[in-house]
Amino acid sequence: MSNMHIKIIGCKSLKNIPFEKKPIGCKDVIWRYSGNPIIKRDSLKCSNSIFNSAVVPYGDRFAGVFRVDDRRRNMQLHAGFSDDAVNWILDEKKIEWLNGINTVGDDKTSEINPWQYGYDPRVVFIEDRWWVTWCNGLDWKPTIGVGYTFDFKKFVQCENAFLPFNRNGVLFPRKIQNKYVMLSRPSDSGHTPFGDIFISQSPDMKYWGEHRHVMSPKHPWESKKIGAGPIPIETSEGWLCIYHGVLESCNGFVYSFGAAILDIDEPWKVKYRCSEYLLSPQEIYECAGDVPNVTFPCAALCDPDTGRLAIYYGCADTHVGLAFAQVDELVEHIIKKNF
Ligand code: BMA
Repeated sequence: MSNMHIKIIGCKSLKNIPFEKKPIGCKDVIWRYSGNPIIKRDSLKCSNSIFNSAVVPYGDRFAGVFRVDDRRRNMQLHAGFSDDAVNWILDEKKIEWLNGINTVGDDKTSEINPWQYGYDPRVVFIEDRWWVTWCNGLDWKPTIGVGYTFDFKKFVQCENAFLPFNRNGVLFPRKIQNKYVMLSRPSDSGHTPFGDIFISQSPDMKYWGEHRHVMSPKHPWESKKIGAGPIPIETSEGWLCIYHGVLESCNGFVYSFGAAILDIDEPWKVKYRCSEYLLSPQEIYECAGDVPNVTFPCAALCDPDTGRLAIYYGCADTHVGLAFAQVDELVEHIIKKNF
């Protein structure tokens, strides 16, 4: 157990966060839910697979945006609700985005590229609404789509944040120095054999600039590429960022989780970064599926009172898994293993 006193800032109490104690004898700082995977590939009539997905607290319940690849293998986003954040009811129908209301405080409509595909969503509450970012097809090339919802029923799409090619757009949960801030990972048209995390800033969620480099691959487990994962969590030590890192083996890519702590006011500055992976594909549902050896975190729930963390991750591009950690233990571990 941890000796550090890490304060979690800006998260509301979440008494009903799903959680299991660390199994006796477990040496890891992140451990899996015993009932994994929580969402199976065929949970919907239309689904080939349901994986890299985002969940948030919503009133007394939970809501989310889920990556559903359908049986034509179109990549779609579906909304869903849950009472306990473990058992989910997903909408059979994909999200139909209302196109064209632009941005915060600006209700003018504009033409946005018609919907082509969407995948790997992230969701965060900022100020008055739930913002959704995802990997969005622009002329069939991936970039970062941006939209919002107030109720997870009606969704409005805004302008794309960037030009292709880009993936893993992850917003911070509040403005920093009066700007919205987003992490992203410039990429290519295919299965990108490189990738660094960058940060961009915006006064209005529409125009993005003041780009800064955050971090590049460093250690063997992440040597091919890295990309931001869940929404960063504000702590007294800095922004806790869980990310994915990819190793290229003789049998293809291996996706693991890592974590870093970024400076609160200048989050392009890395304070600490864990040299070891925190969870890597080892269970059968992570090693076997449409894309073997993938653990891909996209969301985390956090209870500031207990420091409990519930991390949602895609398993082998097939199912959704759940894993747990204690924020103080995780932060302490990142600091200890920093180099
Ligand atoms: C990445 C994205 C993810 C996927 C991963 C492994 O490039 O497409 O959606 O989980 O590859 O296939």
